[in-house]
This record gives sequence, C-alpha cells and structure tokens, in this order.
Amino acid sequence: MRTRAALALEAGKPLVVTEVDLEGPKAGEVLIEVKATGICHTDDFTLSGADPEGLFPAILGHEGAGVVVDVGPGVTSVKKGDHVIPLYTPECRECPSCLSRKTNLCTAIRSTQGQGMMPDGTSRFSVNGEKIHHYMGCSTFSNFTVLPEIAVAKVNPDAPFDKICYIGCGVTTGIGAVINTAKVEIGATAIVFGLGGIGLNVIQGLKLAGADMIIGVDLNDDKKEWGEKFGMTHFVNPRDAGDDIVPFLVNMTKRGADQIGGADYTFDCTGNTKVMRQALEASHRGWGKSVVIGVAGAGQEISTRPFQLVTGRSWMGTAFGGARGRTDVPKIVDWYMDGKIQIDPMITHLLKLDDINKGFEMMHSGESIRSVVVY
Ligand code: NAD
Ligand code: AHE
Ligand code: ZN
Repeated sequence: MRTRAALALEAGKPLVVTEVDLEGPKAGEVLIEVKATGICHTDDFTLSGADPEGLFPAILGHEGAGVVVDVGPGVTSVKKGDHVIPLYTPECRECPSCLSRKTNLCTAIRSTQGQGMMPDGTSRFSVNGEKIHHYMGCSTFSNFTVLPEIAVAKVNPDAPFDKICYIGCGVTTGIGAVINTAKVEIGATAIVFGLGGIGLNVIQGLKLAGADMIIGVDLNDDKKEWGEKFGMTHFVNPRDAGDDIVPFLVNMTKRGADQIGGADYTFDCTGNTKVMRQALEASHRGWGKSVVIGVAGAGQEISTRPFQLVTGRSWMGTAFGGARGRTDVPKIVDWYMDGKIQIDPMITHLLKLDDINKGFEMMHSGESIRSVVVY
C-alpha cells in the first residue's frame, strides 16, 4: 500500500513529507493506522545526527496512537479495530529480561530494532524500491506503520488519540521515572532539571507520589509557570544561581538538625552531561538517588568524583520510565481517562503532517511543550 510519511533523508535536514510504499504485516506483525503522534526531543536528537544509532533515510516518530487495521499470521493478542499505542520498549514476556522482573528492557527484538528493521531483518518501508529504515520500531511519522505485536499496547477505545499518543513516550517516561525507577515516597524532596515535555511529567509524577518540595530548574523563565501548573513548589534559573548551582540547591534543601542539604531525588531531563553531574551532586549525602532520563550524543560522557558515590548517592537511569509497555501503558491511559493525571494542557500545538517541521522549530525555541501531529 501507499502511505504519507515524513522522511528523514539526512542528518540535520528538515523532514520531507511524501508518499512511501508500505508492505503489509508479516507473521507476528500488525498494521496500524496512526491517528496522532507527538514529537519528542529524542526524534530531534536522532535527526540532528548526534544519535550513534541514527540511520538515514528513516521514518522517525515513536510517540503515537492509532488503530489496528490488519494483522499478520499468528497474531493473537490484538485484532483489527483495536486501539493501540506503539511501544519502542516492547514486552514479549518471554525473554530473560522480561522474566527477570528487574527491568522493562525487553531484548526480544532490540538488535533488529536498532538496525531500523523488523524482527526478520527487513524493512516494510520503501520509496522507488529503496529501503527506508524504521525508527525505534515505531515510525509514527507515517500515517500507516507496521509493528511486531509484542510492541503494541491495547488501550481503552474511548481515549482520544491526540492526547494518549503522549503516553507512548513523554507521560510514561516522566511519571514512570518517579514511580518505577526512583520509587519516590510521600514527603520526599526532589529537583527536576529541564522542564520540557519530560520534566513536567516528572513533576506531575512527584505530585502523585506525594513529594513535599519539588524544585524545577530551567534556563527558560517561562517554564516557572508551567512547572507550577503541575505541582512544582520552587523554580531556579541557573543564571540566577551564581557560579555553581549545586551549593545553591544544596542550601535550598537543607533540613533536619544536621542541616545537610541535597534532595532525596533528582532527575536530569535535559540530556546535558554537565547537568547530569549537577543533578547527582545536588542529591543528598547518604541516600540521594539521581535519575538520568536525558539522552546525550555520541562521544559524550558523564563524570563526577567517586567520592560522590562513596558517600552514598546512587546514579541511575531509566528508559520509558521503567514501564512494561503492554502491562502498564493501558493502566496509564485509564489514569488519564479517570482524571488522575493531566495531559491536555501539555499538548500546546496540534499540527498537520505537512507542518511537522514547525513542531521541531517550536521545540527548539521553547515555545511548545508537546506538538502533536494529527493525521
Ligand atoms: P524538551 O526540549 O521538551 O525539554 C528540555 C528542557 O530542558 C527545556 O525546557 C530546556 O529549556 C531545558 N534545558 C536545556 N538545557 C538546560 C540546562 N542546561 N539547564 C536547565 N534546563 C535546560 O525535551 P523533552 O522532550 O522533555 O526531552 C528531554 C530529554 O529526555 C531529551 O534528552 C530526550 O531525548 C530525553 N528522553 C529520554 C527518554 C528516556 O526514556 N530516557 C524518553 C523521552 C525523552
Ligand atoms: N540510540 C541512543 C540512545 C537513545 C535512548 O537511550 N533511547 C531511550 C528512549 S528515548 C525516548 O525518547 C531508550 O529506550 N533507551 C533504551 C534502548 O534500548 O535504546 C544511543 O545513545 O545510542
Ligand atoms: Zn521520546
């Protein structure tokens, strides 16, 4: 079949909206009509050329929602007409990682996914016979796409596509980082670095978990109002914090008889390795947990004095908020439908596929929180 898609032809160049050829689903695969897709900073990261796994030409996009329109042989868990969210972290429930119950990082199809292929090592997308790579196993910047059945979560059919697509990455990553990865408790103190599409969901997760002091840090003062909407109690612009933001934040979080500062939990949602270090060092001596969420480019490394870890801080990371997609994503959709979490205010712009490059521009300028393309 033919479908419209935004093609990433080469690094650093705008996407090109065009018709592409799409083969139907093979064994164990499903064909999805994508109804809406968010634009995440990770799409921009890969398009920029900084992603060591980035492949071109490709169809990017990994934050979608849609309907199953066809299934390949042997598919049993979903059927035509089901509403689904594509999962860049699948859940096969059979691999050693899934069975370990210690991680959400299913390994069933990770190697072919990283090569921009379906599990059989081929691509379903092409233009004039030339292969186009899949991206993160999802390629939601195409009106129709093919995914393995283990990489789709069946969700409540009443849920609006243009909102729940955000659960395909940003919402789940932010809230999951708090609940699944950091396991934040009632009364905790926390610092969130970077108040974009992910950081605001970390704040929303901290509020849900019952954190007391929630400090947001961003270079953009407009993010103060945004953070406060979701439960942030204090805002710091690093430019107003003197030469080193770490002692500033440690001082802000001083409490107890010994007056040792530092937050119980810190989260990097910037992808900046210097900020990751600040986040670790602004966590509390003895028990602080610092969670890396941001993704950094090829060749970038994090560093700190080992003393920071010797004195009891833990440096951890999370992908997709530690969520097991087929199990957890339907529940998060229900939380949204039950009014337990907010999504609507964070979706600041709805775009047509033809205008997808505007979504990237508004992400760069800080004008948008999430832009969503509606097909
Ligand atoms: P975004 O562009 O919406 O937000 C980034 C925010 O960080 C902006 O508000 C920006 O002003 C702020 N910022 C940038 N540099 C800063 C600095 N030095 N100090 C303080 N604030 C700074 O991006 P997003 O969609 O929220 O994504 C954030 C990061 O998370 C990206 O690196 C993205 O690739 C990554 N990500 C990771 C996962 C995962 O599973 N680990 C999932 C989604 C996104
Ligand atoms: N390809 C990059 C890493 C990118 C990365 O870490 N991606 C996250 C999801 S970001 C969603 O917006 C992820 O799921 N990581 C786990 C995995 O298996 O990729 C690189 O640096 O090579
Ligand atoms: Zn993402």
